[in-house]
Amino acid sequence: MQPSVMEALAPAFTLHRLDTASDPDALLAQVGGRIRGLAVNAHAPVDRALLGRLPNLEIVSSFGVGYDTVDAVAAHERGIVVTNTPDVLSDEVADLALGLLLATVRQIPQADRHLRAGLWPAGSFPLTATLRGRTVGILGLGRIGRAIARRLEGFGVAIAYHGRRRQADVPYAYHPTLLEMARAVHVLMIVAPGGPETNGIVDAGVLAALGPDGILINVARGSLVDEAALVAALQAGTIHSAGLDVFAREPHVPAALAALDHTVLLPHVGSGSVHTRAAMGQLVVDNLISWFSGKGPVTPVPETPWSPGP
Ligand code: 8YV
Repeated sequence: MQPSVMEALAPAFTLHRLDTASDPDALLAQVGGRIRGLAVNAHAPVDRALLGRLPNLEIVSSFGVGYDTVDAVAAHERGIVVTNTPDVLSDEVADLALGLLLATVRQIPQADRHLRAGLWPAGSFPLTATLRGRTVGILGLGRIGRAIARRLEGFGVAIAYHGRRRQADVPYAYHPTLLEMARAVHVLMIVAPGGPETNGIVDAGVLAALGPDGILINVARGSLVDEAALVAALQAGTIHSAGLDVFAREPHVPAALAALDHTVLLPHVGSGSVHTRAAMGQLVVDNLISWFSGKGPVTPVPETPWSPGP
């Protein structure tokens, strides 16, 4: 958890640091029964086993919009509220998504490497692919997906989306299945949540449907993509290239993926500006303070049992 969160929590609560404990098991055995709130990073698993060791837990305040590492269903069964940090990061992640898309299509990092390696005098950088004339398909038209779509409008590309349902208030083409959308678009932009429902849905079939000019961009969770199938598709030229901010087993990135020069790989930095991480941290704190002052959570996830009452 970032220092600003720790500093804001310290005056309001008695803190027990599971993240820095030399023996987390012993700490849980010692203080587990007294823990009423959890502040967690989106990457730290809050599963049934951990919840079981915290019998008096009331709230899990998770840092990040994605909370696939928190077992919200198990929490719900226990009447535990789960909160996340939506909205405050949507524009930041959307900015990064567009940057990653442009970097991948126009090979911006590769051109930078070409210049730094002193190769320019010996020859121009090879011509690249283009965004012109492409249709971008967004997998998951939620808050971040919509922020990406708004930006894409300014780039003059056609926009399509796939999600659980058609959304009446957007002008973009809806595809009821992911496979159908993959066939119809040239860029697949993944912004859907991770978790069991979306695990591995971008598989070999979807990548084949995207086609040899296809570009995959993922700013959501690595779990949505069959990473082995992606490596195979990139190696075989079944798709053109990929820009990835997230991976199946972070911080591990398959060597085969890193060996491909036409990929652009980022170390999960979508929300990673000082400004936005501070806003996310503040929301983690606000949820805990609000809950323990009896005012309810600020940003509960849909699965939580919380209802503000009449
Ligand atoms: C992480 C994220 O929170 O919000 C999310 O879902 O993936 C990120 O913003 C960030 O990497 C800190 O763990």
